[in-house]
Formats: sequence, structure tokens, C-alpha cells
Amino acid sequence: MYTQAIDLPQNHPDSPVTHATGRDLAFEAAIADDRKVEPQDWMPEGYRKTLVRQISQHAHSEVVGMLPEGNWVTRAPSLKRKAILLAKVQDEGGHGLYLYSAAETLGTSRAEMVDALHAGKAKYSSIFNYPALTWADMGTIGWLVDGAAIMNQIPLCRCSYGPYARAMIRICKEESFHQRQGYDIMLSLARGTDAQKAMAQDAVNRWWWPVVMMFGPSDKDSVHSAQTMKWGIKRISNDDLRQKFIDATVPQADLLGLTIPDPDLQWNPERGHYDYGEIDWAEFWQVVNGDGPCNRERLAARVAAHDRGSWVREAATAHARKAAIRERRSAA
Ligand code: FAQ
Repeated sequence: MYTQAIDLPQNHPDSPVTHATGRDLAFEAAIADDRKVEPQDWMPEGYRKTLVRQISQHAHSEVVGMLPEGNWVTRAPSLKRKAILLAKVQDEGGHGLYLYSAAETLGTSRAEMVDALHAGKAKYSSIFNYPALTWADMGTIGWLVDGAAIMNQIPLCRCSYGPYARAMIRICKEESFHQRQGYDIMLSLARGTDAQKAMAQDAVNRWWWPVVMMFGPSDKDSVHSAQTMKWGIKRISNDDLRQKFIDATVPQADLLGLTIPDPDLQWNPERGHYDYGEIDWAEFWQVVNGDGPCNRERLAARVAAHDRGSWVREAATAHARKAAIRERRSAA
């Protein structure tokens, strides 16, 4: 699917210029008819930049998101849980790779995107700047963080940009397993000893509000939503997704016998939704702007992993160069 990246997008600086109005109209028609925009199609520069921003941030989130859970692989309480967690963390790495590939079809290289992350210029999801302190955090991350990620990502399967939409279909299938494995951990803890139930409740208390914030600023403060919704990238607004997530999650918490740490949470029969309390936006922006509990630690871990892997990249490049020389020689 991503071999399309080797074609030049139509508005690449090296592409021949064709009739501007025709290109605009073709793009507008594709959006209006809900057809996919593909890498070879002409697209406005703003559309391309927006996609690179969102897809690369998404890829970085998947890769940084491996850290809180990766930290628990050696401490999983059984071989079965260890194997499941290992597979989950590996899946998140895979999601990062599909997404970097999808972003590369827009004419930006993975090296550029990774450099921007390491330089602190590119964002990744606020949620991964919170610490995973106990085994119950593995259940809560799967249940709530993956649950929120799915809620946000299902509409992205209908995104107007083909490579992103197609990557999201596979990612969402895997995320739904992740959510269920998290809920399964929570069920075991909630049905366990008093200490296990208390551990589960403590994890929910710490993760609930950061997860609610994960959907992004409220619609009135979301700078990109209006345009990205016009372009069919985003299909549902930040606040609407947040509400859908809360409505879906409260009954799941009830089934576990766990309390959601929001005294204002209550069913509103007129709205047909749960009302919920005030979000601490100051905390959200502090974390987004680099000053959350684990921002420095997360970035340092990614930079160190990248540096430690430089010999692998060098060896792979040298191997590819030699293979190409051998192929040329045998063809001559
Ligand atoms: N954290 O105008 P908006 C996962 C920024 S994957 C940090 O509303 P937009 C899987 C936003 O970038 C989780 N920054 O922006 C997993 C913008 O700043 P900019 C990641 C945030 O793009 C599970 C500014 O605020 N998912 O969890 C956040 O229309 C378990 C203004 O905001 C995606 O990336 C935030 N939470 O809407 C992995 C999904 N929210 O760029 C491991 C794709 C907002 O101008 C373990 N992305 N900002 O500098 C999206 O759907 C959108 O980009 C939003 C933000 C909804 C995140």
C-alpha cells in the first residue's frame, strides 16, 4: 500500500504545474463526494501540512506510548499476562510504523519526523506523560487509554486521505483487542482481594481525568477542528468524542464496581448523556507544553533508544548498498 510513497505527489515542488483551477475543483469534488484523496492527487498545501502534523503526532504517540507499558513487561504477574502485554506493546510500535509510512506518502521523511520529535518540536499525546505506577495501570491504560484511542480513531477510518484511513482500519482492529485485554485485567483485579480492588480504584482515580483530556481542547478552543472537519480529516469534534467516550465507559465502570472520580458525573435524561465535571485545562496545557510528570523522561528515553539503534540503521543501509551493487553487477 505504501509503495505509493515513491510517486511524486502532484503538488510536489518537482511536479509539473497543471491548470490550478482544475486541480482545486478536482480536490473539492473528491471531498464533496466523499472520495479518497490519494498521494498522487493534487491537494492544497494546507491539507498536506495538516495531515503531516496530525499523522506524525499520531505516530509519535504510538511510539512514545510503548514506554509506560513496556516498563511493566518484566513485572507482569504471570507468563500469560507477560506474553499479552509484550504483544500489545509490539502492536503499538507497529502502529507507529504504519503511520510514519502513511505520513511519508505526503512527501516528508521518517527521519525528519523523528528529528522533530526528538528536538521537542513535534507533539505526541499528553496521556503518555503520566507514570504507570502499578500493575493496575496496565489494565487502566488498556481499558481507558485504548478505549479513548478507539473512540477517536474509528471516525478516522473514514478520513478523506486514503493512506491514513486504510492504516486506521487495521490499527482500530488491534486497538479493540488492547481495550479488551485491559478490561480483562481490571475484571480480575475488581473480583480479587480488597488490596487488588483498591489498586484498581487507585489507577482509575489517577488516569480518569488525563484520559478525558486526551480528546483535546474543548471545541471552542480547538484551533484546527473547523478546517479539518471541512476537509473530512476529522469527522467528529473533540467534545462530541469525549462525550461518546464517557457515555460508553460509565456502565463499564459500574460493571467493575469501580467509581469514576468525578462527583459531578450524572445521567442527564434530557440530553440523553452523562453530565461531567470541569476539566482542568491548565493541567492539560502544562502537559502538552512539555511540563507534565514524565515529559522529560519520555523524550530522553526515545532519544537514547534512537542513538543506541544508530548502528542498526548504518548496518541496514550498508547492506542495502551492497545488495544493490551485487544486483547491478549480476545484471551487467
Ligand atoms: N496531547 O485544534 P486541536 C493511542 C494539540 S494514540 C497533545 O483540537 P487537532 C494509542 C494539537 O495537536 C493517541 N497535544 O488539534 C495507544 C494542537 O497543537 P498543534 C494519539 C494535543 O489536531 C494506546 C493543539 O493541541 N491519537 O493512544 C492533544 O484538531 C495505548 C490544538 O488542538 C491521535 O493522535 C493531546 N491529547 O485535534 C498507544 C489521533 N490534543 O498541532 C499506546 C489522531 C490536542 O497545533 C498505548 N489525532 N493537542 O501544535 C487527532 O485526532 C487530533 O490530532 C487530536 C487533536 C484530537 C488529538
